[in-house]
Amino acid sequence: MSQNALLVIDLQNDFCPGGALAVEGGDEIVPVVNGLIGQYDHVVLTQDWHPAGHSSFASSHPGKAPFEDIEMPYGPQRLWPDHCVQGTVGADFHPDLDWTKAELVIRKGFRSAIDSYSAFFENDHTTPTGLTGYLRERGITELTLVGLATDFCVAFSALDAVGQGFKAEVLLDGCRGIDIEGSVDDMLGRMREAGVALR
Ligand code: VGL
Ligand code: ZN
Repeated sequence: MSQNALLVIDLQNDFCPGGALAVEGGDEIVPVVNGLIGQYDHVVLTQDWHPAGHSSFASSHPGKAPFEDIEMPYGPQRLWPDHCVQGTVGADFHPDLDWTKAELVIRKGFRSAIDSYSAFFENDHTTPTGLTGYLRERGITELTLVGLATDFCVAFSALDAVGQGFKAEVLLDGCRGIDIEGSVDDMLGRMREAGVALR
């Protein structure tokens, strides 16, 4: 029997208003996500989880500012303000997120030298997080994605989900984007093209 899972991406304080990398309206999705949690067989959360001094932080690159791009051994990397540092309040889930039903928390971005947007692979697109194996072993084939941010961690997770052979849909009511230079529209287009259902 096919099983479905709700995949809640990075619904953490630093991505909500007042946080270090706040996404406009990020907190507005909390009630939406809470309402969805009860409707799925399984719930999996991701948690952006960086060590201090992470290579995706502009502060780790003298002369660089947040939102600039640099070249990393694995390709281009956008630089961010320091965010979701392991063990800080900013890295905690939003306090109103009803996460008790979650069976798994996938932490990502914990290797200093590499960033990780996707719940499935780090930004080299080859280092796995283990999520594919977990879902396959559990017989989970259909994924619904919500969370932050639409144009980064949600989008790359959804693209990898279909790439890994899962059926994937993104519920846009349950997402908010960072939107740098049209990045939300770009990533919506890429997801649609890849076979992600956008609802
Ligand atoms: C994210 C930028 C940096 C995200 C995480 O959750 O979309 N974006 N780290
Ligand atoms: Zn991050």
